[in-house]
Amino acid sequence: MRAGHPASDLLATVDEAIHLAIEGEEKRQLGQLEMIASENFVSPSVRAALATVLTHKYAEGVPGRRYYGGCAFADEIEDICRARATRLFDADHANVQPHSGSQANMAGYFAFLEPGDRIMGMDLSHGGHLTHGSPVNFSGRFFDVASYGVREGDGLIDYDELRDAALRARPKMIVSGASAYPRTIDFEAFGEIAREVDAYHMCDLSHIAGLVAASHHPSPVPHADVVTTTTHKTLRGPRGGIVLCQAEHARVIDRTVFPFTQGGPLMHVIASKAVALGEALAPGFADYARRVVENARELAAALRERGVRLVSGGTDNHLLLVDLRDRDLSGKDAETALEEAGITVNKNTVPGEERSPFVTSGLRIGTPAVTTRGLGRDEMRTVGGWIADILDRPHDAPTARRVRGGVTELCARYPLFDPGR
Ligand code: DSN
Repeated sequence: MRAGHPASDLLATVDEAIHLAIEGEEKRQLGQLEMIASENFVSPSVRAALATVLTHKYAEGVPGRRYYGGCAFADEIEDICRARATRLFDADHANVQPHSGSQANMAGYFAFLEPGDRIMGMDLSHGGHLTHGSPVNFSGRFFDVASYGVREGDGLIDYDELRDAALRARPKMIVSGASAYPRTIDFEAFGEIAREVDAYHMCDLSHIAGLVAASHHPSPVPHADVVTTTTHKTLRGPRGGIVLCQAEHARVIDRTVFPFTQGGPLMHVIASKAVALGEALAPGFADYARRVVENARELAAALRERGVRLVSGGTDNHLLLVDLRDRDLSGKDAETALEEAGITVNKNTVPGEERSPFVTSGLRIGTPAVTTRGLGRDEMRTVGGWIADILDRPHDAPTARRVRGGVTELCARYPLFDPGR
């Protein structure tokens, strides 16, 4: 089935250059296996909401308290979106306006902190995110950063070490959540440590939001002052962010999103978020999230059997982190070799990384998008074998051609987007 949209067909007649580039991207998505852990495919309904008249509307403020007239329908949409977000995550309050995960995190920080305050987030090379205190990001520029990492031996967060580090550093906020951590996160432990050192606890749930929504990972909501998330990863919505918080913080969060960090909300994106949240509340979503995790486990088993080293030895969630340090192969070269064979992943730093973030010694591989496409455990076995073949012979053209052929055949069997899956 073609993933096209009437809007892109219209572009064919008025803007050929952009139309052709979109069509190229569409073909790329259809013909390869999308295994970047932070990407996913949205439903036709979620996409439909994006290409609507809502993009015309300014609606600064929040429902019922706007700075512009004509906001009755904007209010209706944003109220529905907020109600679905709070119901899905069992939170008191949701702000659904952040344009991205980074802006959701910025709002989370500045609701509680002043520039110069100390934050404690996971180090980028250990699996954290840029916005968790990296020196090249606003979080590392505005705040004093004391990072934590994972244990060298097994790649897991050591909660005793985390507690000791927090007692030493006395941060004003501890950030839980990660971009490349394949194991269950003990949000309750984070909450207890934060309370003990009198710090706020902000959880960045972005990667695993869909798993938490479907109860396939424990929720941080009872243990955090503020929970931020993107909407486009395992949650399978449009690109964007959400902030969830307890009732007592609702006003400060809303004020920090607007007017502090953002101007007008993107109402078409908020409508699309509402549709995606509605889908996540529907019964089929729990099954999707279960299959994401099941597929990741199967893929991990297939890779392990072929001698591929995984940080922490496996996965509890939607992603695996391949450690290539036992091979004469960088993450960058492995990413390129896999892309040539039709499998898209991203190079990733591994704990104890010695190469630059542009080269790296690891690969991050995720199952959210291929699971949306309908691939299951049997296909994960096959794909795991192909990935191992490429990692064993990254510069062998016949191997790349054989895998490319298999990928093309598999993609034809699982077209995008079949809403029945
Ligand atoms: N860039 C995202 C990821 O790939 O994890 C996080 O923002």
